[in-house]
Amino acid sequence: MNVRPHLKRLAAALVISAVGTSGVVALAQVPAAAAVTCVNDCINPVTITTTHNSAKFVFSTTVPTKARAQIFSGTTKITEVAPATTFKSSYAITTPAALAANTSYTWKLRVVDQANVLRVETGTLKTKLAGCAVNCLTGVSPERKPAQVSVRMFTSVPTKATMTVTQNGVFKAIAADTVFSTTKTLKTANVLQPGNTYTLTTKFTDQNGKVFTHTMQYQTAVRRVTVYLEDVFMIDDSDPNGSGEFYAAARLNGVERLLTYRVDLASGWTYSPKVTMTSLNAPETSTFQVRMSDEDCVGICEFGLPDSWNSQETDEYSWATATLSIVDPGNWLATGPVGFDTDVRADVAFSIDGWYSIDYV
Ligand SMILES: [Ca+2]
Ligand SMILES: [Ca+2]
Ligand SMILES: [Ca+2]
Repeated sequence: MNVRPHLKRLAAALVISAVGTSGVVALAQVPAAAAVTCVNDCINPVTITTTHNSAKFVFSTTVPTKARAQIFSGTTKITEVAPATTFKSSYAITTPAALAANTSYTWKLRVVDQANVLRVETGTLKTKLAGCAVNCLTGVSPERKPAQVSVRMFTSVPTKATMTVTQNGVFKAIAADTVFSTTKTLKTANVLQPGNTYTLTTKFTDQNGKVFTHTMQYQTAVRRVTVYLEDVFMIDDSDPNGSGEFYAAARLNGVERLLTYRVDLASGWTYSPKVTMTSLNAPETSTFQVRMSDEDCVGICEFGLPDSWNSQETDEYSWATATLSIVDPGNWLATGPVGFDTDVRADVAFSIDGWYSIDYV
C-alpha cells in the first residue's frame, strides 16, 4: 500500500490520541493535507541549447503547469513561445528562428499551475556563430597572378578549406588550408597559364563538420611587355652624297607602328622617336624591331615602301632592321625596366636604345 508520509504521521497521531486520552478521536485536530502547487520552487533545472538563430528550453515542473518562454535583448522582447494549452509538467520549447548569431540574450520562463500560482525563472543565453551549414563565406579577395591562383577568403566561423582548380572540367591544381581559421589565403603552385580562365571550387569545413561549397571563376594575369624607344643613332645612312631620306617603323610582337614617313639623317645623326609600345598577353620571348628605310629612287620610281622586316637593297630603297629579343626570365615576377642598345649593320647601319619591362596585369 502506498501511504504518503503525512498520512502515516496522521495515523500515528490518531493512535496516540486514542490511547492517551478519552478514546474520542478529535478529527478537528488533524491538519489538512497541503495541496502541492508552484508555491515553492516549481521549475526544475532548465537545459538551454542554442543554434545561430534560436534557443531551446528543456525542463520539467514539479506539478502540471502551463508555460511561456520569452527572449529579451535588453528590455526589448524578441520572441515568445507559449506551447501548452493544457497543463503538463514536461517541456521542450524551441523559439522561432528570430535571434541574431553570436549574441547574448536574457530569457524568462513563466509557469502557472492549476491553482493559479505563478513561478518565474530568468537567465541569460548566447546564440552560436552561424556555421558553414548556413552562410560560411563572407568575403573573397582574388589577387591576379600569371601562373597560379591566389585568393584571400574570409569565413564567418573558423574553417578548413580545400580549393580545386579546374579548366573545362579538367583538374589543374589544388590549394589547401588545414588550420581552422576565419581568414585564409589559398594559393596553388605556379602551374597555370597566363591569360586563362579557371574554375575554383572551394570546400569549407567548420568545426562541427558542416561543409560549405563555393564556386567562382578566376582569370590568370597576362604578361605585358613594354618597350620605350628613346632614339635611333645613324651609323651609316647609305647615301654617299649627303644624308639619307628615311622612312622609320617599329613593331612589337608583330604589331607595327609607323614612326615617320620622312626624316633626313646623315651618318652620326640621331633621330629621337621617344615612343612607347605595349604588348598584352605577350609570349615568353617578345620581339621588338626598328626598320630604317632610305629612299634611293632616281628617275622613274615605283614608290613602294618595303614590307620585309630584314635588311636589303633594291633600286628604290635601302633598309635595315634592328631586332631585340626580350626574354621573360620565367620567375613570374615583374622585370625591369632594363636598358637596351642594339645595332644592325647592313648597307644602312644604325643603333637603337631605350628600355623594356615585363609585368603581369
Ligand atoms: Ca642609300
Ligand atoms: Ca651620307
Ligand atoms: Ca637616299
